[in-house]
Amino acid sequence: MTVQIDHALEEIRRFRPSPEFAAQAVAEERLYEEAAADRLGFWADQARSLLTWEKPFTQTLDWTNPPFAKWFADGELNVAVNCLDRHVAAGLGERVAIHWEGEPGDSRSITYAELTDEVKRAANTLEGLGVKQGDRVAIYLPMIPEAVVSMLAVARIGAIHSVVFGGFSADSLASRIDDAEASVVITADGGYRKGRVFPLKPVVDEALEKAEGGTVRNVLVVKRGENEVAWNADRDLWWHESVATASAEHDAQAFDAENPLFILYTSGTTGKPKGILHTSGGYLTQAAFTHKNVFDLHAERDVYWCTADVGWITGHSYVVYGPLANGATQVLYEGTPDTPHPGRWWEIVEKYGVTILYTAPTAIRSFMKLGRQIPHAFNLRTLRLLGSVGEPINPEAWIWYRHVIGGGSIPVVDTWWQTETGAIMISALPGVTDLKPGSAQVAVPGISVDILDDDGNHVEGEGGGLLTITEPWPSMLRGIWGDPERFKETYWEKFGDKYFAGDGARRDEDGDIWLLGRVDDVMNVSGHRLSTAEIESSLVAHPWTAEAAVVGAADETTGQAVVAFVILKASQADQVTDVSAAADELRKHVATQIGAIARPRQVFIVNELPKTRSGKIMRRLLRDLAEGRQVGDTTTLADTSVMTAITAQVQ
Ligand code: 6R9
Repeated sequence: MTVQIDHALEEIRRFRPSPEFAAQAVAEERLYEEAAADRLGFWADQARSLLTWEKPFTQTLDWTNPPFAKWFADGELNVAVNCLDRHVAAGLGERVAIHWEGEPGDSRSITYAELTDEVKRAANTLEGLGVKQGDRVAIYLPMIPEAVVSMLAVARIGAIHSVVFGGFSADSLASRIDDAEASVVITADGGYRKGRVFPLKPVVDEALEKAEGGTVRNVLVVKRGENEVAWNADRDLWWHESVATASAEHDAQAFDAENPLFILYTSGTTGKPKGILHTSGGYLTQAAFTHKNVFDLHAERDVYWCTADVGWITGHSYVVYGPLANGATQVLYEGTPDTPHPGRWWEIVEKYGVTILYTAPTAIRSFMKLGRQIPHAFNLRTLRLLGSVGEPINPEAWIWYRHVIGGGSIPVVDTWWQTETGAIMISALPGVTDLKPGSAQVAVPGISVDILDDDGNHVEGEGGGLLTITEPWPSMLRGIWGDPERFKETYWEKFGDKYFAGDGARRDEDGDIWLLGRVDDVMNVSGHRLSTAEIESSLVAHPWTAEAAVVGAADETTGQAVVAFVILKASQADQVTDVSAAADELRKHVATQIGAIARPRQVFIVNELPKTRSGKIMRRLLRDLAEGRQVGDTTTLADTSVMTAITAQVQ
């Protein structure tokens, strides 16, 4: 109930931009007017002014074959040149691109000139390994500069990267390698996390044993953790022996604007992750436009820090492509926020004089729990803009972020978008919009959204409905890798030519949008998307499990937490004498199969699951239970006594 009270109170709060901020703001009101007057002309202007085209485009959008869009299709550019070479050519070679901070405290500052050389070397190495335009390269790295270098090197030669988050298991990596038919994997021996080295190369070795496609010819390995690794001399190469010695001369070829740039896997409603496909010109245009306008980037003086891992879309668009296309100076941090001490992030803000910070509500909430004395031991006065992404930010956290981290008067922008949208879609523009805590507010210029009911009718007011995007946008996904049918079915079948986002939303009387969470079986744990179906199928793959149901239960810190209800096989039930040990074993099993982020907070061993007469599991009732509420309406259950029995077992 506190949430509703918060809403009622906070909705009245508005924060006008300060006159000083507004006077220097990058974004201007006129952007909305220009985009409203001529949406395609607006995006064409952005593409021309923010990017450098080898061959100018003449056509902005081709939407003759929806939902397959083409943006700037007859134009040609090189994405890496746009992120690197052109800045060096403009005399910015000595500007720091990346202040990298390793978890143990080692650090490196890399200029645009140095980053350009390193990317050219890596591009030469990849070409030497036979990687060509359109080939897929899997990247499984910690947050080290080589992760950025690898992505840009792949982009430079027109190949396609598939970054797999370093926390994913060998199984997850194997299925992603197979799905994309990757020919090269770039990894490290290990990386630092929570004060320890976590091995990566051994996970790749295991994944390649499990991968059925046998498509991987080479594994390129960065030395970082100094941990022991097995070596296959026919397949494996050290980065410091190959990339470091490769030539730093590399002529970049221009590719079509629609040349694929990357695949990024994300959870959907079914068990199998979807390979979301993004292409070059439109993606880079919107990433650069939003990075500049939503974060008020003054590249010549700002120090920007986005805390996301490059394994997620936020790391792609707002660590790699947006900031580098805009010539920004940024911080890249390898480790966890609390290693070796809970003030680590704030120490980094002080050390580099960070001015713009972009992070997730889950991080903000965990800092709130620790108390303001931790950030306040550091000088945070350089901060002048804060951003949030990944899940709704509750007004309380918004206010804390603004006051305790931001000193009380700087803008906080809550940015709504998805892996599929490629770049920010809904957000305030700092210096222009009056800010309203808890609401993501308005579509960015050039983006058209609507809230519809189940039948596709426009919904006004408090009741809310389904968030849709009504016009194609430059950074939209171009498909699901290898599965055009699933692409159509998932996003376009419900509303025809309008994009179905999978989020609930409502618009308040000022026209501001409030996000209400997913309407499908996708959970959001610490800003990471997880599918109930994927975790259920992992649980069922365990020899003890007969049946499993997974729900996302509200969690104070992580937003939602995974809670599983499992029925053991009768044949196994006798062997399992210790229920809590069995639950632990199943939690561990999920972490091994999918990755630690998917590890259930709780596993309840039960005898039955609540089902409708048609056999559908009623997750709503399990969620009531997991959240400690009175269990709701059970009348549609096939057997109404089931919930009483489960409740007794859980308590
Ligand atoms: C960028 C990213 C997308 C899902 C999305 C929504 C949730 C993201 C949000 C937000 C409310 C915000 N989400 N940002 N909900 N307010 N500002 O997170 O991409 O990992 O694909 O997740 O995250 O539910 O549908 P992705």
